[in-house]
Amino acid sequence: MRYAGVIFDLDGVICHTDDFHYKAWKSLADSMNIYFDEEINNRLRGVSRMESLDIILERYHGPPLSNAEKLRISESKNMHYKNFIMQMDESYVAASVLSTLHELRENGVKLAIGSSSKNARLILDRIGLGSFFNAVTDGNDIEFSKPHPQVFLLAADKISLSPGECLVVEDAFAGIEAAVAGGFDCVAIGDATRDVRATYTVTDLEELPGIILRE
Ligand code: B16
Ligand code: MG
Repeated sequence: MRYAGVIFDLDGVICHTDDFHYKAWKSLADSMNIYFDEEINNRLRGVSRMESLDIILERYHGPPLSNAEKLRISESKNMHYKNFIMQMDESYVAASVLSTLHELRENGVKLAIGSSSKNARLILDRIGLGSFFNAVTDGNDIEFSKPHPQVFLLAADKISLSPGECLVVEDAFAGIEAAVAGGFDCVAIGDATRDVRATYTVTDLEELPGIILRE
């Protein structure tokens, strides 16, 4: 087996909540007369909530905002976002993702989540994977968000493996950067496939067993 463990990013890899993030940020930006589009939204992939707000506020031209106001704004966005999450169920996980996860687990590969989201556990519960993974690390467990490697290092530690024994799967440039900084090989999917730092690129998670289970 080439890798004893896999650390999956959540949003954009296991399931897709990026459109929910977009809708919630867009409605907030519109209410503050801030220009926001899908291209700016792409820059928010893998980035923490407060850092996402800072990116959106690059185009804000109103009176200065205190940290308390920024916190209130981010909490209001999160409430809107969570309303979308509450609509999620098991149908939000693609059949090929689910079969890949089971195939890896049946072959003895340890599986973890390494997400920047503070809502990761709620999302996992909604999609029926709340107790599937050997470990979950998310935005609540870390001081430094991706591109810092902390979330992946913590996940590897929780499954008692070294970075060299694990493979990270990511859809964000910030996530690929974090994996490389932590000494992990990484698989890029989606937007991140344009990142030349990725060790492998795939179009579907069902390609993972071919990478992981080979000698
Ligand atoms: P929250 P991931 C990330 O999840 C999202 O890609 C990113 O867009 C979001 O800002 C971040 O979580 C924080 O999310 O507001 O729920 O704490 O891709 O790292 O699983
Ligand atoms: Mg992601």
